[in-house]
Amino acid sequence: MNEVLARLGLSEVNPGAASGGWLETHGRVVSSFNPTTGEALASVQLCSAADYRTVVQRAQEAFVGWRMLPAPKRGEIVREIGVALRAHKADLGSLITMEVGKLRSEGEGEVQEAIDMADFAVGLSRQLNGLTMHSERPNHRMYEQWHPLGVVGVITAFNFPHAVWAWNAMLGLVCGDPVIWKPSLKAPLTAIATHQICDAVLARHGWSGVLGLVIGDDADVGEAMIHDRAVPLISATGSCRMGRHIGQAVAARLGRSLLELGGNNAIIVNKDADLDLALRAVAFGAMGTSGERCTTTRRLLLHEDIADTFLPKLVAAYKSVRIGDPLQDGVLVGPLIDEGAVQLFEAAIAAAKTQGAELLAGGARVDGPGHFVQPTLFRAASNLPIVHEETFAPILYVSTWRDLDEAIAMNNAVDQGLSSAIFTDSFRAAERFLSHAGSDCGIANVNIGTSGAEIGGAFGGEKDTGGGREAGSDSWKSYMRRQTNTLNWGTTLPLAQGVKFDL
Ligand code: UN1
Repeated sequence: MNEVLARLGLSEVNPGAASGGWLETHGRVVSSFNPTTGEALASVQLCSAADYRTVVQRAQEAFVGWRMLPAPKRGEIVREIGVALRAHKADLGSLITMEVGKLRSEGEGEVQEAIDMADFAVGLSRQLNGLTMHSERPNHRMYEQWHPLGVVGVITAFNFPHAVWAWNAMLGLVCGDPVIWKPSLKAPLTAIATHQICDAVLARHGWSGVLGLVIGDDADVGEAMIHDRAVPLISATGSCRMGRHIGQAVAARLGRSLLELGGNNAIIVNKDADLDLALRAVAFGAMGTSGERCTTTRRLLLHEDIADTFLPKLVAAYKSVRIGDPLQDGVLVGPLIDEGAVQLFEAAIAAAKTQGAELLAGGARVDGPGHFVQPTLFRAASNLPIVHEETFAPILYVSTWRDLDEAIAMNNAVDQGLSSAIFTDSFRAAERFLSHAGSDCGIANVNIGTSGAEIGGAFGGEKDTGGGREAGSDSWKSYMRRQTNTLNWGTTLPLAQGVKFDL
């Protein structure tokens, strides 16, 4: 057994469900593989639908007490969770790198993102504030308050196997909600280690069942969760196809869903841009994390006057970038998650060629162990069908434009609406991009790439990205229910809108 896994308390076969301690599970046994080597790291005995019901029941029981603990006291526990994550940052970061193949700095960066969320949530625990309103009636007072919502179901994808849970869990916890996590079957070990570290803090304070973990198949555990009226909010990250299914299932029971789905993010580079800055941002956005972020830059929209100077530099960067073991210093591109991802990469390359795109760099898988591909650059008309598809791989399509309105229209022409960026030194161009008639995405940046957002802002996007907002700003409101209260301290009963009902 690998020593990082051992230090994090993982065994050869781990239970796939927890709620105030590990549960005996009854599903099949699956292995988690290191995409760099193809080797199995450890296994998990999955949770069955019946095991899921045990976890949900315990979470509902925990809710009764947790919601009554004052929010700043819940924040105090979340502060300790942040401390525990700090203590395990290096090991958890390495595990993330081993399980999903992102660079070591990115694995640790994910843990940092969770720590940042904990700190943010601690502050919020004293700021779950409602508004007061002036009543139109004499001797009346109106205000709103935010109450805990109930059990929150969190479904996460393999590519951010730790941080995205933390976006939801840290907020859910301070808001007074138990949180049940259904992680990706491609990254269950990170979930087990994370759960173990965080739940130990709750246990120390005598809390059991506030955090739950259900590692199981979509067909039974996932379906049970999304249809479950005991779970008023489902927060899900994944493909647009998955989100459409979840959104419909949750809507059918009039539950709430918070969806963070696909992106097809573009960087616009204006002719007045700082091209060195733009080059670095495009390289990180498109090749970083092997193109496996929902915020990955998938389209580059270049002003036609700069294409001839910019593209050769970009091609050189694509050809020189080091592909390999993400634990090694100097490597910038690690593997894709699995063989299925490599096949989707190859299918997209074939489709791009058939549709008339011109290959400028990369285009092939890398032979040998692990699931490596070459970062790939195409010059392509912006309206090719393949350019409108999100392939979870490092493929960038470059198109050119003449007029900024045309570039903004290209940016907005895809179904997804997550992230976007413009590189320009023109104040007017930047403001046009950020205006009501500019980018239609949930994230719009100037002289910063599309990926790598901080937690302080609300994260999410429009259109097929699903409309949800997680992490910072006032995203916490999704995890609470709002109640409007009107109080009459007078001796008469005036009705609103001048209505008379005199007995
Ligand atoms: C994701 O890919 O699902 O902005 C989330 C970013 C990260 C989060 C990505 N902070 O790229």
